[in-house]
Amino acid sequence: MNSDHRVCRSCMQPEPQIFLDLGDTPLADRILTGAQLGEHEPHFPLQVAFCRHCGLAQILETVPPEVLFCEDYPYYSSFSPALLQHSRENATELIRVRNLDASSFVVELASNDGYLLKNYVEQGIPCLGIDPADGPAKAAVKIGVPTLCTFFTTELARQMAGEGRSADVIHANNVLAHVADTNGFVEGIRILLKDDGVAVIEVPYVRDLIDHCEFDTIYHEHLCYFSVTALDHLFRRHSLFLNDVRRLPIHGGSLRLYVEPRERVGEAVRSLLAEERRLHVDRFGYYEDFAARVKGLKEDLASLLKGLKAEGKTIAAYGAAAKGSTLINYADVGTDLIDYVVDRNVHKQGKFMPGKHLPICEPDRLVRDMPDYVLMLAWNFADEIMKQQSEYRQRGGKFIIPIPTVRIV
Ligand code: JHZ
Repeated sequence: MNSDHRVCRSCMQPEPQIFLDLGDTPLADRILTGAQLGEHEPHFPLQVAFCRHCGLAQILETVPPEVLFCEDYPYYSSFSPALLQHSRENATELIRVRNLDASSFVVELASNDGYLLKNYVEQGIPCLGIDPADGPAKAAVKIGVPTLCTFFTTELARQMAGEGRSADVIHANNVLAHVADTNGFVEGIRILLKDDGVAVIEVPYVRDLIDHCEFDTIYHEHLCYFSVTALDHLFRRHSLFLNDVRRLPIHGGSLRLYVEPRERVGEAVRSLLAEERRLHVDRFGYYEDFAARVKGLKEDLASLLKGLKAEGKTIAAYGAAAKGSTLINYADVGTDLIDYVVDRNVHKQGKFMPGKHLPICEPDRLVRDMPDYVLMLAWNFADEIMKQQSEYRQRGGKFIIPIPTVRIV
């Protein structure tokens, strides 16, 4: 069912060194129906390790992708307005800067429900989404985004290139860290990309993860936690060059990478590489105290929640996010502390969080029930969510933000 990685996922050198062990955890996006509550729920080890050779942080366990991404995959990008805005700006800028028109071809790998490509469709620019998750792929087709419901592989890239369907732009947002065949995926991008094309790739940045204690973004879907150093090695191995990079606030801190077959490395890449060397992001020491900080945060959260409960306070949570699953399972936050989780995603409502089985309800519930506190599991969208919940706050409701340090607002 699963396999251990004793060699690095990227450079294939032995033996990545473990720096964090989150124990056996359930799959973070395996939201359960009522009927599934009585069934056996698979748990898998969740250990994070660092490769001294190429600098890549990674988990050791590989859960088969068809278990993680196909049936009933509940994540639909379009439920997050800030993400939609972020994606629209990205597409609009690329259309302008690269003069994309009806003769261009844009491909998105892991296109989900068409949240990004719909911007190209609106402008009459031919595009294709590729995504193995059946529900989101169907939702994309429904809004007019051509979508192939399958995994992206080198074979598919070869087939498309052979049919004359090479890409001017390849988008790959929050997917590079998710693929088990890291090198095959990057090789596929090289094969599919025109010689003057660009791959625009977004990944969470490992520095934000470590510096802001975002340990809950670690789960089995996320196999790799990238630094610019590790990415530069990875792309070069496939005759691709990381020429430009931007740091973005999305998802707790991400990198947007501009990768091309032609080498013309810009100042932004050179300076981030230098910064990572200076901060020793490319050495084990940078990761060494992370486990102790994560443990401290867990203890702070558990003692706050238990203390509030002891005072007779009621507590709910916001966001049935995958990261929320890591947080509640690792910090042992169950139905004894939290009554329910609310989430706008209708595909999650009426179901239950992995492991701890907190019920998932619609967000209106907060104003109706007025729990004293709401634990913000989707802390990456905290500003947006708190604005939406202004009535709950005006009436005295309080949010607990767990990351980077536990605080009440
Ligand atoms: P969200 C996702 O992880 C999916 P998750 C995936 N694992 C990935 O790689 C990362 O992103 C990067 C809800 N919500 O997006 C929607 C509201 O209810 O932070 C989501 O269920 N109201 C592929 O799942 C959840 O919160 C709102 O107003 O950890 C947020 O989940 C908003 C903004 C969101 O990521």
